[in-house]
Amino acid sequence: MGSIRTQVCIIGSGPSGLLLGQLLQNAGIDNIILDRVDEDYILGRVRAGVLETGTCGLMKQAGADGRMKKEGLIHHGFDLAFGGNSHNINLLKLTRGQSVMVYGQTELTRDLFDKRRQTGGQSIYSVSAVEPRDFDNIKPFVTFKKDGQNHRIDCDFIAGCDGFHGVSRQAVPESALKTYERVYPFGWLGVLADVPPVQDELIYANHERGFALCSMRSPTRSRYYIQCNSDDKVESWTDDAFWDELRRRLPVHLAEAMKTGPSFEKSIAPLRSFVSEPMRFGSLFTVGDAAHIVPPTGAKGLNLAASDVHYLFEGLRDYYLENSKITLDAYSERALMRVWKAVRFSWWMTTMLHRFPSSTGFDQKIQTADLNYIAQSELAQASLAENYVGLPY
Ligand code: RFL
Ligand code: PHB
Repeated sequence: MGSIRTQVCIIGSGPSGLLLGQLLQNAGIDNIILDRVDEDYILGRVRAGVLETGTCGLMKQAGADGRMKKEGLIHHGFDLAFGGNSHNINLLKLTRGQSVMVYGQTELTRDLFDKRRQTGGQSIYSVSAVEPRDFDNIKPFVTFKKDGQNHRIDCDFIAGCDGFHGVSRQAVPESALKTYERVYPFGWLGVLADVPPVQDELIYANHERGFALCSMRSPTRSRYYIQCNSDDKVESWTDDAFWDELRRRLPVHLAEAMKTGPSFEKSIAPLRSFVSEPMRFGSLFTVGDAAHIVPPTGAKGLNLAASDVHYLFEGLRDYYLENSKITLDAYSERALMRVWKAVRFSWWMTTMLHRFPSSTGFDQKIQTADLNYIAQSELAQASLAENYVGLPY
């Protein structure tokens, strides 16, 4: 068995593992990243598109923001569409100067891979049977298999950055965990197509046929989503059927302006809210999707992974460089306080914008009242905008 020693063993090479690894690397704290798949597989996953200022700040701190600064699209607002009209939410004005950045998770991940290579960070891909061990003890270790051989990494801490289906959370005894969950009775069907976006800003649309979202990746690449049934199959949605349905759910002027073309990616994502508490068990920390999931309606998943990384990095930095455990001991509580606010916001946006199969006449009236309130009240818009650009760390 090959045996290696590091300070922090990071399980998972998604955005949270890569970002944490780079901040540690820059601070001179030794770390190794393990992932069960390879870089190409990770880059093939099309996911988030909207970055909060705090997430952009962490990319800068990681030294990986060069391309993002050039190619990322700064968005000063977005539209809420319902009842045949669009209502602009002016983030810049409502938050006194804040905005978001539209830059795909794929690109952010690619930049972090490049940075890790340049700075000599060690990552081991295509591993199997990863197991965090003895993390209730001060001498934890991680075992895994690579090319049929067994390996072991001895470390001080394990960062579980391995997503919702990862092993880190599952390695914790059930009695030590408290979980909270809501599964929504629909999914999102998303497509990527090389057509110019229907307008410069994102559109979140509530329609009696279901929710729709117009987003983008660049001035020539659009990312569109429509609410679909939980049991829909991607194969049963042709491009034509998708475009027809999307157009039906948008105000007429936008439906008419929409450019369509062949999609080159099409996938269905289920929607759920999930939180697992606490986010620390001895020397094992859970980070990002490994600890919590939000429905994508608030654009918060990747941004929450980034704020967790911020809190954990501060804790590890103080532990190694300042000889203090205080910040690390506060990790779970600090992270969860922010997580729950984003869980609330994502749940609220999802509830306000989707059609629920069980919705009664009363529920429908409340939803419409919520939308009208936002359209008519600047104070309501300010609260929406404050949450959308991201609450402070
Ligand atoms: P990830 O990205 O899932 O990465 C986890 C990594 O761990 C590896 N792994 C393992 N490695 C070793 N051993 C094991 N046993 C392992 N099990 C898993 C996996 O291979 C993977 O590489 O988690 P991370 O890093 O916490 O990042 C979270 C984000 O990916 C996620 O929150 C966002 O994509 C959510 N999300 C959005 N977030 C936003 O902030 N803004 C958005 O606009 C946004 N839009 C979205 C989204 C997610 C979506 N989907 C598909 C769920 C839109 C969609 C459609
Ligand atoms: C995206 O561009 O993929 C995207 C944008 C906003 C969201 C969710 C996803 O709320």
